[in-house]
Amino acid sequence: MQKIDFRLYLITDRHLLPPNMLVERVKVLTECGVKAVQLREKDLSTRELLNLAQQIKNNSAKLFINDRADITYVANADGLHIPEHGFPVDEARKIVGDKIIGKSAHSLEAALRAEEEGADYVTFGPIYDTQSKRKYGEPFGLDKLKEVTQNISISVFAIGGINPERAKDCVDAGASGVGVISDLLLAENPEFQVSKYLSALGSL
Ligand code: 3NM
Repeated sequence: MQKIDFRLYLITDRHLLPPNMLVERVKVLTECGVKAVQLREKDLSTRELLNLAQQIKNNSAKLFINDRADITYVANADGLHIPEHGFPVDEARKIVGDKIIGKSAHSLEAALRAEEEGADYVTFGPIYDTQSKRKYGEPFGLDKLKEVTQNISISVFAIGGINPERAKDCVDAGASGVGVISDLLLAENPEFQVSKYLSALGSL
């Protein structure tokens, strides 16, 4: 079991930014104090994704790769993040060994299954309304988050529509931290925004 030593988890979506800005944006955010980054660029070719992973790996933050155990291994990233219906964790370990493995969960049952399979953390959401997940219906809200955090012992990252005030509410509901895309990638003042998160989330 790997120790999760971060509370603020940046997840990427390069389409939110002007072309070719992702590497620079992630660099700035890690310099401002983001300690974990998930490269989630589902539409890139293997070669392009590997190239991006290698560029982002030079930052001080831990690097996770979404859904690609092979890239996690080849780029020697710190961990793999598996979608809910991706590899079972124990199968992914055949490729990534004892690197950190996280899994997305969209129900208590899925979170329990991920824990049972040996995941080191889960993301659970969407907690709040977020454009990218509207097609999946109503967001879960804090009560459902609390139900998950009370029933599993691995770290839970709340995701979906997160901002610094909401991050505090998620931690109060038992989350270890939050997964954030737009509120960090699009922040006008990254330093100020990261600092708001870090003080809302508290130390580990
Ligand atoms: N996964 P933002 S919600 C990638 O519920 C992702 O599993 C979610 O983006 C889940 O911080 C989400 O901009 C999008 O709301 C999060």
